[in-house]
Amino acid sequence: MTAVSPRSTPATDGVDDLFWQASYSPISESDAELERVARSAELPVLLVALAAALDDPSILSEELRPPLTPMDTAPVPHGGMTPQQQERAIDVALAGLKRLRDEGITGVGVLSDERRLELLGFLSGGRDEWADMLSHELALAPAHGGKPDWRVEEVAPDREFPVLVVGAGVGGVAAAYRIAQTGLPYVHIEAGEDLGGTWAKNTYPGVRLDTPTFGYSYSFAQRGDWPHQFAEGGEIADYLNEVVDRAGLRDAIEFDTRLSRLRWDDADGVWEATTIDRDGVEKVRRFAAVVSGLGLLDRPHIPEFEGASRFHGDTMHSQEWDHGVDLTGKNVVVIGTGASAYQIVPAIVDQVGSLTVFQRSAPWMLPAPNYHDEVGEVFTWLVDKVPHFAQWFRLWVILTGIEGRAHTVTVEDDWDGAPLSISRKNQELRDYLTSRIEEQLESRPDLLRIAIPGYPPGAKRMLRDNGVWARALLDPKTTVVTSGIARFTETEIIDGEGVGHPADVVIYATGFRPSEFLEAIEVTGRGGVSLHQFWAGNARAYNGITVPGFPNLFLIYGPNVGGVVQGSLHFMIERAAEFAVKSIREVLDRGATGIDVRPEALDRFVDYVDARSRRMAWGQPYVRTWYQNASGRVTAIWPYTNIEYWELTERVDPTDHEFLP
Ligand code: N01
Repeated sequence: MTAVSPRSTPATDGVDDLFWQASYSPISESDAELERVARSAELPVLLVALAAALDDPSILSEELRPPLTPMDTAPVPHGGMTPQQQERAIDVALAGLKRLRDEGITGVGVLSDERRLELLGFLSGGRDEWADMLSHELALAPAHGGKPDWRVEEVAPDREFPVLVVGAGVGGVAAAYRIAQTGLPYVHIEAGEDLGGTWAKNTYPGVRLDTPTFGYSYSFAQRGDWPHQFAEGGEIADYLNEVVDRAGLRDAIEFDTRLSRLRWDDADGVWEATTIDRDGVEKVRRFAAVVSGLGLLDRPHIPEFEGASRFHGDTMHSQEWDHGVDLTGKNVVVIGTGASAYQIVPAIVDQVGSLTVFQRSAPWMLPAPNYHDEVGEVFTWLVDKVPHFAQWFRLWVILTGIEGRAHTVTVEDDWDGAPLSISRKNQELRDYLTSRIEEQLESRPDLLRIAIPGYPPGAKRMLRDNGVWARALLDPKTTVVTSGIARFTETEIIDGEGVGHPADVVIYATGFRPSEFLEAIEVTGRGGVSLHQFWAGNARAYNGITVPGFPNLFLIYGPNVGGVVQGSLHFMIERAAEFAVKSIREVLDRGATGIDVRPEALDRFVDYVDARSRRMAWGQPYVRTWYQNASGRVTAIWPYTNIEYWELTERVDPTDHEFLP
């Protein structure tokens, strides 16, 4: 191997990525070691990373394009490349790795527009209509992401336009980041004492992501060295803290400050916001705009059970875990079998004396043998040595998630398998997942009888299965009860058949109240109209962001933006923040006080999302899920792909809005 001098530093002007890495470790491995790397890597990602680093698109020949085989349960390796394609791709990747080593390339710059399109065209199997949305996520794209192309001192130097950002979770941090980039003055409040939202609050044993880590980060903060394939809760909280520190956003956050009231002042065209600090002191401040980063899943739902107040033991909701309660040897009752219980139960089963799980409906589980795994040794090597490999991998996760698993949960007309399935594909999935449950629980017919859900896969959130749930249920200490809860006594939970279950600790893993958006806040808009009266229990917002009659109020994680079988939530959240910033720009450009969406535009949006949800498993009339509000309308879910949301939020359509003088 000949020593060579590194190339000159690549151009990185305009990069908007807090985790941008200019230089990577040089490669010194032998050809044989590099071949081992090429044989273990996700090939489309490696090929495209090499093409970018070597500035050589000839690597990406037409014959190697991944077909993007749809995923039924988990991503199809190499995007479904045939074995022949894979062998050829390994040869090409190996040659590329050797060149990277031999030419001493340790960095990569922003791509030209032409190169961007070539590379994205390869990864997306020629779906050129995805290119703009994907460029938003590609740190190497010129003008990637949603960085505003304006600063307030340029567009409205004489205008006072203070903004309130509410909440410092995933949504609020995204909003603060974008607002800060405009130079607009803003106040950022957070009700808790820590930032991180859900990831600060949920500290229960076993808490971690149940979606792949690499799809769960901001386009403007593309961390590469994630330790786990499905990050632990604390790792995400640390990431959010690091984002805030790297972006210099921390000093602007007022912790322990809760928003209680918002009132639009028609005369002055401003929001009057009442906040309460940790000492209960109220403060009233006026803002030109308010951006809410309040979460969907942060208002605990604790059902009322007869006798619960008489119970002598400890109780806690999954989100309000009391780490002072020692579960060792205790009789522990877990109510619920949703995503939270699913992580808690396996994490505590070894510690407790007995475990009683109250199950109302069984969960569907997707196979994920790597659910608790660290990222592999080859992956770590690639992240360390191939410039921007991690960022290309992140893009790949988002790209393959665009269509995701939607085809497995979409209704087929005239299908007669309801209420157990909604299409042939859905029935196939049901059969497959059922056979896995049967394998895991075959030794316990009593458990098997209650473990197969009576609703179609996808109607509720599907969980990740690496066997630990079944093992916990099979543990001799565990009893699963399906007859419901009749009442609590001082020391027991009496089930629906009158059987008492000893309880020292009761854990409510009973979920949240996700359809009660902005619940604890009194909001009055134009003409004194109450937001909660306007919604009347049926939260609706245009693009999930704005509500007619409530000018300059932007919801970052509003109704109908959550994804479950497809898409990146961070993408949705960032786009909402960007839409807020674009709307503010329109207001400033027009010298207006406010932007107010027209009611007919909201109605059109609601019809659009409702029509699609009716075609999905979760929208069926016989299904009950937290995706729906009390009347059964789906308010939590975005039922289309990220591409449609990209298009809807690309510009602020003046015909959909009224501008207030
Ligand atoms: O809440 P849930 P969760 N009597 O509403 C049961 C996210 N999350 O906290 O299914 C008896 O899903 C209820 O029964 P049923 C994720 O988006 C993410 O578990 O309605 N049982 C259900 O079993 C997730 O979807 C991660 O029949 C009652 C359970 O309680 C969302 O948060 C981890 C009952 C509630 O399940 C919510 O998950 C955890 C009653 N009266 C959570 N009321 C990640 O890994 C309710 N139940 C990212």
